[in-house]
Formats: sequence, structure tokens, C-alpha cells
Amino acid sequence: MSRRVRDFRDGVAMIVTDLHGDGEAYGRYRDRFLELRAQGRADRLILCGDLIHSEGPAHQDMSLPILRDVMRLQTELGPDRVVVLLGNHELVHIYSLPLSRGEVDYSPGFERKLAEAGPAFRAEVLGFLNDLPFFVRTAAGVMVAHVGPSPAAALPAGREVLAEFDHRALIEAVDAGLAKRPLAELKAEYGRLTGGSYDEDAAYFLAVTGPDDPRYRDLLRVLALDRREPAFGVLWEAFFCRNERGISQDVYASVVARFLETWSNGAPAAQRVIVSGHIPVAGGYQIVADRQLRLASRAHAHPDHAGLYLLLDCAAPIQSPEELVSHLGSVFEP
Ligand SMILES: [Mn+2]
Repeated sequence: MSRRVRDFRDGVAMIVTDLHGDGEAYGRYRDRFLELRAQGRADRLILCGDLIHSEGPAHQDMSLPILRDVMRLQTELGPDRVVVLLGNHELVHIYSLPLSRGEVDYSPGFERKLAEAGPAFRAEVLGFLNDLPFFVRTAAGVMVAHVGPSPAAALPAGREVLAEFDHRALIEAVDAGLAKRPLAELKAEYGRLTGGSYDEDAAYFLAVTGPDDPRYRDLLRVLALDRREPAFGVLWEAFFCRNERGISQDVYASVVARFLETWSNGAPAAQRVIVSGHIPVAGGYQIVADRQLRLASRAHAHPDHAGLYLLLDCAAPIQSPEELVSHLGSVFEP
């Protein structure tokens, strides 16, 4: 079976997207899942990635406590009952890459808290992130992912790359390549590329303590991991794609159709609909390109208390995203 794809043929899945460090919302969703589970109305929780990185004040960012709790819950209930999909915000930490958008630097706070938690817990968290699947496919014909379809992931060649993606092997190869070059030269190249000081940036973005820190060289990966590296290029596009934004509706609709066809290969049923998060919506959901249900459970819902979860019967065939709308629920409204 594929390393990065989980196939489910039965059971009701409660699907939640993009909590972005909101511990209060996470607690509500977890408790609702446990309640539904006790009533026999839900069998598994699928968290669609971007559990981490709050845009609010650092003290309100519950990213690490959320991960700790999810890891505990998964150990307790089992990996078929608690499923976490990789999001782009988790992805950058696997590679020790910085993540910023506009004025917001997302990665430093999380790296600092990981460093404070100590090397053993840090290794445990990174091991967990390293092993996260990318996609769920179901006998309902509904796929679940953090991001909707991207052109690279819609092609069979992209599926080959993503289905078995090995972060550890890629990191090892990149680090081995970097190790062959003098450190001074790499640091100078880093300075030319980013305009920053390597030592200051390694301290700021990765909470590296100095040249003796075993992670001192990790930020150098930004020099080797770019989108021209073929496998990493596919991975990056699959996780940072903005879907229909910036392309025409017709082109995006054909990307979605091609994506579902490509990933139907070997699936429990033909995949006809994709459920994903990643992009803000008005209210708690949006139907895109007739085949995609964009779900926003908190951070990407507007207003945020309009956030919704989806209950998906993994065995009952679904033809269109409209059929899922009556299975949406709220933990914020009575
Ligand atoms: Mn995202």
C-alpha cells in the first residue's frame, strides 16, 4: 500500500480543516468527535493539515499542545481512527525551511517551542510529521486532502512522485550534497540569495544556538531545496498551490477532473469529489469547479465561528459536492 495515501472503505469520518494553532476550536472538534463516536455516529477523525501556526499573539498559539494531544489520541484510538493529513504549514518544519507571508513569519515561533520542548520530544514531533499521509481516498468516491488539485499532482507522473514520497531520503541526499561544499562558501551564497546573515537567520528561524548546534547547517537546505529539484518541485506545488486563484475557471475545472481521474487509479472506487481546506471561504464552505468541497473549520472561515466539519460515510457513493452539504455540522452554534 502507498506510503502517502490512506484508503477507507467504510466508517463515518469527521473531517476538520485548518485549525492553525487554535486550541479552543481544536478542543471543541475533538470533544464533538468523541461524543459522536460514543453515540456510534462517527468512526474516525480526519484532520486535514495546517493544525499549526497561529497568526495571533504567540501566547495564544496552541500549535504544539494540539499536536501533542493528537499524537496521544492517535496512539490511544489507532491510526485508522485518528488520521492527520500533511499541510503546507507542517511541511516546512520537516525540511527546516522558513515560512513567511507578507509581514508574518510563521515558522520561528513553532521552532522555538520545539527547541524548548527538548530534543526527545522534538524528534517525536518531527517523526510524526515526517510520516503523515497526503491523501485519503474512499469507497464513497470522495478524496480528502489539505490542498485541492494542482497541475503537477493531476498527472500520473506527479502521482508516482507523491504516492511514495520519502522526505528522509530527499533530506539525506540534499545534506550530503551540501556537506561536500565549504561552509564559508555556502554561507556567502546564503547571504547573496536572501540578503540576511546565516547565523542570525539560523537562530531566528530554527532556534539554532550556534555553530555547535547539531542543527546548525539545516537552514542551508534553502540553497538546495528549490522548485527546480524535480521531486521537491512536485511536492511544493502540491502543497502550496492556490488552486483556481490566478488561473481561468475552465483550466482549473480540467485540472480537478484530471486529478480525480489520475488518483482513481487503484482507489477503492472512482474518485468523483475532493474535500480540501487551505484557502479562506465566506461562511464555512464553498463548492469549486463542480467537484470540490472547500471546507473551512475555523481559521479560514469568515466569520471564524461559521466554521464547519463534515461527516462523510466512507462507504456510501457520492456523485457531487452538493450531496455533502447536508452532512456539514457546527461546533460553534447550538
Ligand atoms: Mn494551507
